[in-house]
Parts: sequence; structure tokens; C-alpha cells
Amino acid sequence: MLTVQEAEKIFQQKIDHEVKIEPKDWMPDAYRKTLVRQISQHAHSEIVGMLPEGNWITRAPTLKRKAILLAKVQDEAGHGLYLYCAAETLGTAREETINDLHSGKAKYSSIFNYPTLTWADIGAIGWLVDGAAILNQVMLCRASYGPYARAMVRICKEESFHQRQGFEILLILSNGTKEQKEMCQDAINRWYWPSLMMFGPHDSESTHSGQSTQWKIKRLSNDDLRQKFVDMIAEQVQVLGMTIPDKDLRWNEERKHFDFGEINWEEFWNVVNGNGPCNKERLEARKKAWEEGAWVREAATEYAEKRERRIRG
Ligand code: FAQ
Repeated sequence: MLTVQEAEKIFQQKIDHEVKIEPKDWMPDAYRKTLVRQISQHAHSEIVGMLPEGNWITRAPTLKRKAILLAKVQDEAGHGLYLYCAAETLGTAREETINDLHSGKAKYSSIFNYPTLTWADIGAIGWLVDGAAILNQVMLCRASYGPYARAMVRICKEESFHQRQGFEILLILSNGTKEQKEMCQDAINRWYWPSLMMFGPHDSESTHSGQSTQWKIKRLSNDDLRQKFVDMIAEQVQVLGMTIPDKDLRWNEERKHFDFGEINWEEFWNVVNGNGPCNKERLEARKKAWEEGAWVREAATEYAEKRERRIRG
């Protein structure tokens, strides 16, 4: 019989040698806990993330745009489901995870607490929000926990398409009328800073980064990923002929990176703590959908039991 210290040593050696941890493997309680926290928050983000864009499905400017947006929002639902399943492999019940979202105990990404005011917001979400999500998620495809890493591979493929569709919406608007150009710039102005916040607090303020890096759940730090994102967006915005709302944004030849201004951390923590522009509305919408879907869950459970009884005779 191994002691906990010996088991932890073998566990860390597996991680150091890039051996994936699978559901039935031994793992420290804290590893399980941090994965449940991160994966369930990630799942909630995908599900709550359907709401700001869902707001535009009935108002998409053409049938083609409507079909694309419907498919995208449906993809996000699928991502949420893979992630809830990944969390379940760690021994958490789906109901418990969802209850934690509805009670306000579990977090979800701050970004989804901002409103979508115009059609250009759908472009800005695809370009900036999906762009930020992909950068973060590419490293998660190599996360040490097998079910999470495998879910992320498929999610990343779909997110790449999402980002391109968002950029294309903005590209069309940026070549359009004066009003369309203004709408495009306005959406970028409103979504840029919140998308930088998606990467989380500065490394020096990040409570989980040290341990999650040692466990290879995280492979790049919050600040390193944010820098990568700024470098990418600062180049791509030139193709749109638009500007980034940051007077401190400039190329630093020595660092070979763009320097950029300070995030409004007060705003970030306000939104994370439930006081953003749409927090209440988002949670209400999720709770309503859960209650209204109760009959579907009950009917599916009833049918599964009936089928089971029939098979067993
Ligand atoms: N919002 O110690 P750290 C998407 C919390 S998916 C809210 O640095 P960690 C797809 C953090 O939870 C977007 N809370 O934490 C889509 C912790 O609090 P806790 C979501 C935040 O975990 C696109 C505390 O602050 N992606 O967009 C945020 O090491 C378009 C201290 O932070 C993921 O979830 C935030 N932005 O690093 C859908 C990816 N940042 O839990 C629809 C997976 C930090 O102790 C449309 N998650 N906090 O109470 C991760 O990679 C990590 O969890 C980080 C945070 C990087 C988000």
C-alpha cells in the first residue's frame, strides 16, 4: 500500500513525462478539485456564452448570416455538453454543477456579462472573444487530464471557424457605408478591453496559476497569453482599417511585442463578482431555461427507464 506522499510522487512523475491522467487513475484531491472548478466554469461559459449571440439570431441581416449564427450558437451548446461530461468523469453530478451556476456559487467568463447592442457586436465577439478563447484553449488541448484535453481538440477546431466568421463580418462592415464603419469601430471599442480580461488577473494576482502550471493544466500564464492576443489583434486590426481603443498600444522593438495600457481591474472584479451590466439577466435566463426544460429531462428519463424495462423483459 502506497502512502499519499508516494502516490503524489508517482502522479507528478507521470505528469512530468507527459502521461495523461485518466478518470480511474489515482489523483490528489486538490487536482480533482481544481479541474472540477475550471472545467465546470468553462462549461458554464460556453452555455451562458450562447445568450449574447442568441439575442441576434432573429435579427441577423440575411438568411445566410442567420444560418451561420445558428450553427455557431449550437456549437457553443455542444462545447458546454462535452465539458459537462468531462467534469462528470471527475465524479461530479451534472445537476450539482448546474445548481452551482444558478446559485451564483460557480463562476463563468466575465466576457458574457456585456450586452450585444448592434450586429457588429456579433462580428466583434467572433473576432475578439473567440480569438481570445482559442489562444487559451490551444494550450488546454495538451492539459494533463485526458478527457479535458480531448474535448478541447474538437472545440478548438470549431472555435477557429467562429473566429474567421467574426472577422469576416467586421471586414464587410469596415468596407461598407459610413454608418457601418462607425458601427464596426464602436463594437471594437466596447469589446476590446473585456476580451483582454478573459485571460484572468495578472500572474502576480493569480491564485491558481502556480499549482495548475506544475500539474500541466495550464502551460502558459495569464499575462503571456494576453500578450500573444494583443500582438495578434494589433496586426489584424490594420486589415480592418479600424483602431484599438488604447492610446498606449505601440510596438516595442526591444521586446518584439506590443506594449499596451493597463486593464481596469476594478471593472473586471466587479463583473466577476456579479455586478456587471448583464450578470443578473444572464443568470435569470439560464434558470428560466432550466425550469422550462424540466419536462424534457423528465420525459427522457421516463423513456430510458421504459426502454430498460422492455429490454430486461
Ligand atoms: N471571468 O487564479 P486565476 C469561450 C477567476 S470560453 C471570470 O488566474 P485560473 C467560448 C478564476 O476563476 C471562455 N472569472 O484562475 C465562447 C479564479 O476564481 P476562483 C472561458 C475569472 O483558473 C466564445 C480567480 O479569478 N474559457 O469564450 C476570469 O488559474 C464565444 C483567480 O484567477 C475558459 O473557461 C474571467 N475572465 O485561470 C462561447 C477556459 N479570469 O475559481 C460563446 C478555461 C479569472 O478561484 C461565444 N479556463 N477568473 O473562484 C482557464 O483557462 C482558466 O480558468 C482562466 C483563469 C485562464 C480563465
